[in-house]
Amino acid sequence: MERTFAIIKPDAFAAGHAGKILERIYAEGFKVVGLKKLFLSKAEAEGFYYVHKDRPFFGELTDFMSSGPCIVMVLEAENAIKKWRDLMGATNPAEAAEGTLRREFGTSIGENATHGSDAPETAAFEISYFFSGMELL
Ligand code: DAT
Ligand code: MG
Repeated sequence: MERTFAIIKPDAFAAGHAGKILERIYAEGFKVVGLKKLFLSKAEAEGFYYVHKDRPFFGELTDFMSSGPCIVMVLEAENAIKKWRDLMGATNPAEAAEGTLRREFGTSIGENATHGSDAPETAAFEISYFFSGMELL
């Protein structure tokens, strides 16, 4: 079993898609071992996306992530990291495959509905950024 870190981003939360996204998560066989609703500050969003600090879209990205409430989650499954990235689809919703969450709920490359860790090391960092061990059940 593997764990990954996921976010229902502020665009999808504000549009009322959190319930549908959670339904897909359960339907695909993930166990939700951690879940909470947060409203990130700009500084918290910058810390989370620190690896992207030199990218031209860093300001836009961290403004967006601190623009409203989101849902942060830890998902568990076999090959959870790849399984969740596959369910999300490509970063740009216009390029995401039919049936993926970003295709269905994303509106632009910046506002793309969901986040998912891309490797075991990033999953470990991202899970510990938002959750203590006691919160993972
Ligand atoms: P992913 O979220 O698929 O792992 P990433 O790690 O390359 O993609 O980028 C993190 C987020 O930054 C992404 O979900 C949306 C935003 N982003 C990426 N490329 C962008 C771009 N060219 N313009 C605006 N936002 C971008
Ligand atoms: Mg990424």
